[in-house]
Amino acid sequence: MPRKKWEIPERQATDEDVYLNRRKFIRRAGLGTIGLLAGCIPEKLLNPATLVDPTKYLGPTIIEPIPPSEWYPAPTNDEFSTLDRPLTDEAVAAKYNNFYEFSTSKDVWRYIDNFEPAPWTVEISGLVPEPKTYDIDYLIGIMDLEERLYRHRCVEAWSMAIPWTGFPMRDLIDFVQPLSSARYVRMISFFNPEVAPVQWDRSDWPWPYTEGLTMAEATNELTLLVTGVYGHEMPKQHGAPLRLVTPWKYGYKGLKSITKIEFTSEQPATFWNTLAPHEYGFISNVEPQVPHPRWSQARERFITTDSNPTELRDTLPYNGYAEYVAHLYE
Ligand SMILES: Nc1nc2c(c(=O)[nH]1)N[C@H]1C(S)=C(S)[C@@H](COP(=O)(O)O)O[C@H]1N2
Ligand SMILES: [Mo]
Repeated sequence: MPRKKWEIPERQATDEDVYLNRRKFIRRAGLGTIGLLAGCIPEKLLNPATLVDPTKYLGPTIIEPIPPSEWYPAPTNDEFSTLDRPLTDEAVAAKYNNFYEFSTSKDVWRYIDNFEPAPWTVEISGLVPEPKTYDIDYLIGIMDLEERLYRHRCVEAWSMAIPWTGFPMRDLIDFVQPLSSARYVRMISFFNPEVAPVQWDRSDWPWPYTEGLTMAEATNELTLLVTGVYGHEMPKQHGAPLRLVTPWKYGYKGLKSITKIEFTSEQPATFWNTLAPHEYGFISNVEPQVPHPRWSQARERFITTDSNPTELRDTLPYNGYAEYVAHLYE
């Protein structure tokens, strides 16, 4: 059977792309002038295995991270600086969340005091040349942060518009250089029933919360690993210290508080698909014409402010992002 387009591992970055990305990382290492100052560069940085061939794996050890105090506000990406709707009020977005580890209703903020998103590590494993656990401040600090205004659509048929700060997942993928056998990315949230009451109460649910993307989805321009909202560090209820945002998919794909990123050859199981397979699939794109088994997806309740909580809008195919992603599914 021929492979679907979105199952083909996306290793089609040109040498030019790889070179530009390497320049970004090299700039971070303070090596932008390497050609001119070769005499002053420490020997290990001139190792041909890491620097001469721009298409080769860079290796993480020579990069100097930017400290958290300099992360916000990040520059806005021009391509995602406006939307067809107003932004949701920050205070409203912070008190209407889905984060089932803490609450099965929207009042997550009431139950999240004991959750500590720092210190935090992210393990990057599976089909990569160098599986490794990274300190979150290092991982974020070596990436170029940017702000993007995105539409945000929950499968429950409510929606918001949120200014996220983060970095494209494909920058991380360029950095860790997964093997060509990698076809999927599996992402895993935390497991700590002592601070997350629902992990204790509903111990039969498939914790930790897990999600996955194909490599083509993970390297799509839209796919963002998010660290902040509204121009500052993200409050815990949005998924600190690192969460995924895939704006053309239902919100449940965007798992919060990531602890592991694993590159796999097989499609990973996901939390919602395991819990309710006939209600939640793996791809989970926003498709207005495909009803949820229990409700229509044709319209959505757009949440801007508390005083205007029920503006009804037509749901857009791919949540308005068809030009970026429709080709993946043709
Ligand atoms: N770990 C984890 N991630 C999660 C969830 C969750 O329950 N646990 N809920 C998802 C759902 S259903 C949605 S709609 C979004 C909500 O993100 P927000 O609260 O920042 O708007 O987070 C997603 N990520
Ligand atoms: Mo959701």
